[in-house]
Amino acid sequence: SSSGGFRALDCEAVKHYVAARPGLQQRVGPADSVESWSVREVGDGNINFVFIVEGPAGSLCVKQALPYVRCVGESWPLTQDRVRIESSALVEEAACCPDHVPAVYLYDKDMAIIAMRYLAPPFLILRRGLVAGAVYPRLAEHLAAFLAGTLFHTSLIKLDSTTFRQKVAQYENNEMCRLTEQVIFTEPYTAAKNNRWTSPQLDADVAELQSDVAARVAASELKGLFCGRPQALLHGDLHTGSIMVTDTETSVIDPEFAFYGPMAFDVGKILANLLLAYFASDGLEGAPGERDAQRAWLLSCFRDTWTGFAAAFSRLWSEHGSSGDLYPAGLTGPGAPCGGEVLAACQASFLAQLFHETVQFMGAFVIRRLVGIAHVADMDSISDADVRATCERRALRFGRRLLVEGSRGGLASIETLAEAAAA
Ligand code: ADP
Ligand code: SR1
Ligand code: MG
Ligand code: MG
Ligand code: MG
Repeated sequence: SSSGGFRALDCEAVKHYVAARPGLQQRVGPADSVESWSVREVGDGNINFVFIVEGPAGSLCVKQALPYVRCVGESWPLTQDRVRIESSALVEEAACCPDHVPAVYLYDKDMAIIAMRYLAPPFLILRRGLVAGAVYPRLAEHLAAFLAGTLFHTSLIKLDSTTFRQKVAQYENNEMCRLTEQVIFTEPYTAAKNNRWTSPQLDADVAELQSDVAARVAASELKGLFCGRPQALLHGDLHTGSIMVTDTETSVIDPEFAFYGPMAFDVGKILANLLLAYFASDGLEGAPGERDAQRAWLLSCFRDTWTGFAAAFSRLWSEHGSSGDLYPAGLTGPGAPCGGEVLAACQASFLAQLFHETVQFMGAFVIRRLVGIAHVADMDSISDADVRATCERRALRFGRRLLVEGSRGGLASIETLAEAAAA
């Protein structure tokens, strides 16, 4: 389908698209080398098409959004405005965290294309590395820096309220948010046609979830937070398939769901995906105990991501928070009466609330990947359905507990949470 100059590209057409734009062409190779370039489509996500272009001078990644959801087809139309959101968010995130975001070379509105840095091997999608059994010693430190940097610098703690409201409007991402509301906060708790699960093994578990009053109350409250609390510019889809890693580097891609929402959504999503990897690892090992070291690392990464995030966020707040309108210097600054004490109390209260919401969001993200439309390769790679169902049931029960209890009960700290996951 085509409209307003848009056309869907294939590999051959991508080559000519790049060759016709000098700023892109020069990155790949001289004009007379075009016939020797290689292009391949590597998209393994649910939504878009991704092409890698390589030539004698270098390489490029070209991402194109068709006006529908790739994994469903034309029956699920989806706005191509998501490319504007993604390119703006990549630039904004790079300003906060240049080490953890690929450089954008071009945004083409008509063609719904972003050209960006190709994260060449050894860069690998984190989820794939985890399924293969790998560990990434610096991942928690990098995730903490990305989360703290992007969430703090785009929040009202840092910004004045005029700038903040302008950004909230700039990142209005209605259709993408509505997709999230539907597939994460509604469908898993109903008899929606899109849902799937390992059946018949989990039929009773899913029936129990879908008749669970407390789960539905909590999911609805989270949807309310998602829709009603513009707190910071979120990545909006921060799972392990949106992160590329090497042993020493971490780069976050794919912020097409970016919008102003509750910080706990991003923090909870990445932590939930680390938990899913943890619960899947039992089913992915060749012999019992083979992945003990990976499981221990996944739990420490889970803990250190939260702890590192909380520390980095507080540090940024103490250093740069007085410029923002939420906790202005007159209330919390060194010159204000008891300013230091007020600042410390505000930070403690803020992080306690954020932790509670993070735990609940985490529960919803675990559940949606087991019961909803979009599953994770971590679980799907477990070929024996009985083994898979055993891992998924454990994750589902833990997810339900997180969703409903939040940081109440025995889940008051990240340490007790990690212990409860392992129990
Ligand atoms: P979707 O929005 O469909 O999920 P993604 O942006 O996640 O698309 O990209 C899909 C896949 O394409 C990724 O899993 C990754 O393998 C590859 N990819 C995307 N961007 C890059 C990049 N900049 N460098 C290398 N590979 C990339
Ligand atoms: C149709 S649901 C597809 C899912 O994939 C994306 O990456 C988001 O997580 C979305 O919910
Ligand atoms: Mg993706
Ligand atoms: Mg995407
Ligand atoms: Mg998720």
